[in-house]
Amino acid sequence: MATETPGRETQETLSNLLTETRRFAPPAELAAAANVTAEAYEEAERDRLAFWERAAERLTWAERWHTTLEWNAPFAKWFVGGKLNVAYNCVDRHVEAGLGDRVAYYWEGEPEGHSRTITYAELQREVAKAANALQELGVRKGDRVAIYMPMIPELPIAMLACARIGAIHSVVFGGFSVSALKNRIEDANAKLVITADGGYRRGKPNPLKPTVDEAVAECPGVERVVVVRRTGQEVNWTDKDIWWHDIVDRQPAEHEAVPHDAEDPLFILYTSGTTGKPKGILHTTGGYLTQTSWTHWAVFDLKPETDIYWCTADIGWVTGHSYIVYGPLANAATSVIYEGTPDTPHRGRFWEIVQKYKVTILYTAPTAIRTFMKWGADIPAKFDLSSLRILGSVGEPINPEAYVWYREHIGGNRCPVVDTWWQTETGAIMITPLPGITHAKPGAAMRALPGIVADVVDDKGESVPNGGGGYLVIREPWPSMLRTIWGDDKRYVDTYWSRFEGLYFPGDGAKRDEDGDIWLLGRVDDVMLVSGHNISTTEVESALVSHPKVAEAAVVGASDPVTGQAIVAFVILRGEAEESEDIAAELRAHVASTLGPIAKPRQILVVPELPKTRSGKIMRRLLRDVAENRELGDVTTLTDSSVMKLIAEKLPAAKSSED
Ligand code: 6R9
Repeated sequence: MATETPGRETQETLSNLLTETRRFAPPAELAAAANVTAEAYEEAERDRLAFWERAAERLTWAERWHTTLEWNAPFAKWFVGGKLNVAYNCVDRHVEAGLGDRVAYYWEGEPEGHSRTITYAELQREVAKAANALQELGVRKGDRVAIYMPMIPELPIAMLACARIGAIHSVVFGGFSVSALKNRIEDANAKLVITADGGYRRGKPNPLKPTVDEAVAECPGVERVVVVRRTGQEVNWTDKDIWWHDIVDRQPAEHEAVPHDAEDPLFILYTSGTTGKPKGILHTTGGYLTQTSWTHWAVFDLKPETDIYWCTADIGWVTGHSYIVYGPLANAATSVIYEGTPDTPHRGRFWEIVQKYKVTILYTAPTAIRTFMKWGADIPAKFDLSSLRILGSVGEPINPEAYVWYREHIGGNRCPVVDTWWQTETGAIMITPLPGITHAKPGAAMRALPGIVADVVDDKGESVPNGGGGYLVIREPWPSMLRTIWGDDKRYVDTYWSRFEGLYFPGDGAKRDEDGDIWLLGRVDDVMLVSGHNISTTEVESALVSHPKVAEAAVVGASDPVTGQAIVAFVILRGEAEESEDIAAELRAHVASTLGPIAKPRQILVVPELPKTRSGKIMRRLLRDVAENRELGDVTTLTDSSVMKLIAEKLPAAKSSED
């Protein structure tokens, strides 16, 4: 029953409804040997720039910078005057330090028996050959190279080869369409494309070359297309095409890595944004590598001699750039790369990989964790996961219940979970627990890293007190921040620096709890306005997921004559739960008792799937269309467009009882 009148004025910017009392202290042994101690926060507070200078000193510079930060707001330059080579830092220096035989990547293809082990010495030779090949093909410093590849070793090799010669890579996720690829090639004016015949996904070869053929046919600026043979499937051949093995294999295995300026561009990565043209997020060299490598070492407490690290993201997303390629390699880590999907050939595939390689650090996304919850805990229970010592989460707010499930069924209640908040734009992790320090709360990103100044503010840009909700902002520049949007400084300023004067606005809602710890509450575009209260999608979703029958939930605000907007929830049940007659009433009551009556959904629909972007984030916009009986908006970034049909079919059966 609605207790408030619509449009009621409230003081709060965003409601804070959820209380969580569970705490997990760091394991004593881990804390005692942790790479980072609580002093790091104090050090950085005393002198933020000196803190980042020390982080930069973990890299090898050909020339030291003269100015740590030049801040011409909102345009930053870090480590000005410094020179370094990213590929040298990620590969060669480790070989020179005697680590040539250390494994850089254990690569696991999707089909049975497709695996490869690549040491740092091998990686050095492969990157050198690829860099020589790019130069033979006429690629020069500053040129843009589009990369459209499956998750195979040639992908990081191609990225590192670009970085080595100072070419700017633009990796386009290998599931994107012809038009997405074409727009990205055109926007960056790429002269070379690197691709493969295909990759393996869901048990079969998935072609990539035909997409490139169509896109390149409309991009006259592309001079050559280099094609890796992965699946052996048939491909059309044009006179721009050249096989990777034909051009790369015959190159010398040495290549001189010339130093580049700290502010030379390293890569462009497109992020879709809510409307219109994708934004080409530009990252540069010195600051990006400083923060990705420091955070990878600190947040995962990396012990490169003994850890086996696995980040399950696709390299086509920023998580893959920063935490499969640049961060781990700069730290001389040993990583796993997996080509395929978690359910091929069976739903235990991830756990089989953890067992096979004795993975110690696992970094994955809430969407995957909730899928594993849905499949049931008996699946991971069949594998030996005792090698794991740290678990990470990224991409969306992790619901407390998913966090606790992850901790228990994957981490055996022994591994700290780090919930890492960051974005394509931030380049590296910004807000997160540290595994040897933080007494973590399930669902909270907790605290800005040392050297990062984050805040939660109200509509006017003023800090909210503890217990308050509002907008997440970053107050000071950080080394791995985006430098601009490729070719569009104005859009950079408008998008990120105009909402609050002098503050970076990432577009996320957040709250600060009674202890001052930060919780992310979802994108502000998704916030629901119910009877004058701004209610976060995350809190209602987390309340639903805390019910033992629910694996996953998405909520949206649909227009309502009484309350302005009303909450409509879409839920996926856990593997063992049966859909019963009164499940909707049961879940509505559960939300009301967890968060209060204001957050009680008007309607609950049990659905088999939720619409997700290709990086696994829930697309609430489409659910809003369904909930308001509108024609569906743009579905082109959806992983599986049949999902919306399944959901729409459920709609007439929906109960909207008012109890
Ligand atoms: C790394 C990545 C960025 C957006 C971000 C936020 C959401 C990411 C999160 C999280 C809550 C976390 N997000 N990590 N929300 N808690 N730990 O995902 O980059 O693809 O650019 O997305 O993802 O909404 O603004 P990107």
